[in-house]
Amino acid sequence: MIHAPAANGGTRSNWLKALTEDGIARVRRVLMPAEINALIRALNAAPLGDSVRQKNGTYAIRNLLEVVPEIAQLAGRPRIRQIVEAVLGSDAIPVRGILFDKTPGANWKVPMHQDLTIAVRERIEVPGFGPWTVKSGVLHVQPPVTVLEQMLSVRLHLDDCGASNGPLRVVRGTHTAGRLKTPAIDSLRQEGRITACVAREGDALVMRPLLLHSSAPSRRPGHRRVIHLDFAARPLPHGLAWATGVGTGS
Ligand SMILES: O=C(O)CCC(=O)C(=O)O
Repeated sequence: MIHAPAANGGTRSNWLKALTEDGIARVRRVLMPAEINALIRALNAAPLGDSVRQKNGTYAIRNLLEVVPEIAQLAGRPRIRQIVEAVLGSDAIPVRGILFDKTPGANWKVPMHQDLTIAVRERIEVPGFGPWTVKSGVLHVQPPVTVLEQMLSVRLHLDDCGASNGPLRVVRGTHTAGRLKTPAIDSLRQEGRITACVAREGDALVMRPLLLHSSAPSRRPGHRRVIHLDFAARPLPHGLAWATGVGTGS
């Protein structure tokens, strides 16, 4: 069942409160129309390669911080830093970027899940880290929950995303439940607590990676472009490094 949009908007204390309680909050008008147009131009000019997924047009770009320089700059803009630092502190670093689009040619869906993997620079065996995978040529690993709890995803909407545009659907409050096993996910999904997180173009949804989320196909033709940026509060431990190469731990 779909409830009203996730909490949001307004003042800093409002969205911070919603983020703490629900694991997701909407911050209005983070990007202005001119910025959105410039970002769309930069995304359209991304060089084709392993990171760009296409099916009658581009529907996803992985490694966005590396592939599109304007996105790395975006992650450092004051408006984004204000949001990120309010949650993670001033040492926060951008660690991954992905473009998600839904188009008539690639109208995808994803089942209810938590974001459990991080992109890292090289494989170093450290207790608590694993299993390892490679996505679009970049090494990924599941870190301990304590690492994921110190992360924030900022999802910047480049198009209006209403209930029929395949919005993110979340089970509010699940970000504090640690890593959930399949039976727990199934039962939470059936409890009817699902919220569709609608947004206007330029809005940001800020979200904790451990929040249970899914997404259905769009029921309208057109774009549903979201720049998904992950930030971490600190470097990784024991010589591991984020794929963006920012900071190595002790
Ligand atoms: O953008 C979406 O609708 C879903 C993306 C997703 O599943 C994710 O960020 O893990």
